[in-house]
Amino acid sequence: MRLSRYFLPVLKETPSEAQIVSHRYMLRAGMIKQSSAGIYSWLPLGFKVLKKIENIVHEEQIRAGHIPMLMPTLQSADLWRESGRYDDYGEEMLRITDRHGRDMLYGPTNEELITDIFRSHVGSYKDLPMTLYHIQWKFRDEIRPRFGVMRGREFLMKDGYNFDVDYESAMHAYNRHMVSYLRTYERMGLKAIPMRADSGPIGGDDTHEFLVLADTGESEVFFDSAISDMTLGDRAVDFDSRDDCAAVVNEWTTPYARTDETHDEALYNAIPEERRRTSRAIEVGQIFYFGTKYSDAMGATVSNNQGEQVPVHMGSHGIGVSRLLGAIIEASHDDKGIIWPEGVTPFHCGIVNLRQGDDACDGACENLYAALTAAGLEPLYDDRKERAGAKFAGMDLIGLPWRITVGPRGVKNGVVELTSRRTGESEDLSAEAAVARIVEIYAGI
Ligand code: 5CA
Repeated sequence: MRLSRYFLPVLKETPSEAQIVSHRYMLRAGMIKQSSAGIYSWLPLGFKVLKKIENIVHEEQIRAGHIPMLMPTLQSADLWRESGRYDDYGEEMLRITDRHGRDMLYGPTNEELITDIFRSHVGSYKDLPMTLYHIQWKFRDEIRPRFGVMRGREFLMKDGYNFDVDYESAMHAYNRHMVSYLRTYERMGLKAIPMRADSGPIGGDDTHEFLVLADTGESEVFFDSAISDMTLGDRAVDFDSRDDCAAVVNEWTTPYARTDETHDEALYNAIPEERRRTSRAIEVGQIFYFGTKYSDAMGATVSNNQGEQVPVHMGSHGIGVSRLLGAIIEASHDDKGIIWPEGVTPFHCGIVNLRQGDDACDGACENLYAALTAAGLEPLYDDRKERAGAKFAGMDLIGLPWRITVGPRGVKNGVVELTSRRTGESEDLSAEAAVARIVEIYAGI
């Protein structure tokens, strides 16, 4: 993409309404624009990152054997009356009446709708296990929407629902989700720690939240520092194997890690003192096992291998897709702007032309642009007639992890400058070597 032809409405001033760094940078970098409280338009740069995050979520869900689909945003109130949640959900639910006087709502979550789909089409244990998921906009009329996309009213969520014939199979689904989520967040360059939590209006006994440590987070957490050093990496996990998944879950749930809702002072004090940690944190996902809560209420049964009708065991599993942009920025920025992890960066690298209009510089930039594009990468070429300082500040703000700078002196010597946004380190090398380096960096991502 050439910056002269892109729509990147960067703000010079720091918007006064933004209280936390991710919100400030998302506004300043022209990623989002508030449309009304807690509701945002996703401008091209923000939309690009949102899609990258969505894509990682899809890939990891499919790797775990889960099936993508799409349910509507507007739902009939009747299903929610069946489960009993229409009255229970309270003021967070946006209720709408259509022209025929029918009660509708903008879905805050989808347990009822998916249970209805399931009971209409599935009747036998032979069709199980099954996990269906979608990535769809949700609406929760939060009393205090704040911090930009972090606590929105309209937000994008991945929500998945498992259907299993008994408790043991459902716990395998729970474990499979935990492993798959660990991998999902790691691919985004995030450390998200699973912590025992409270189930709130979704219900159920077993639930873990995934938390990214950040001073600006809304949750208070207590944990053993041993867990913050753990990584899943690229170890092979067989998602169909109960033992494989259970082993990973066991590893991650052994060190103490809880949110304030389930915090147990005695257990916490049993951790060696030097490993006790408390922090603020951002909740980027949550998994639930709630058994037959919805299947009992809505009559979702399957025949088991003895021919008896049994209510199906369920769980639901959510990832805050739009919130993740804020969480990633909170975890990865400096005083100049965002620092995108390679896995989610909107463009793979920036090209800065220090003397736009100079034939040699323009030619070198065009060649770089063509070579990177031919390698399947997306560069953002700042081809505007701007001062070098303004171009650098813009690139630093939008946070592309790599920048190639082309100037008249370098071109004369046959070199360009490759700079890492994270470390600030620069290196002079030939244009071919710079392209090869960028290609290599992204090869495994
Ligand atoms: N049905 C379950 C799982 S599918 C569910 O709704 N879970 S949830 O309430 O925990 O939401 C899932 C994730 O959505 C949360 O972990 C959080 O990351 C994100 N989320 C929840 N509320 C908001 C909000 N107001 N703004 C942005 N993200 C949100």
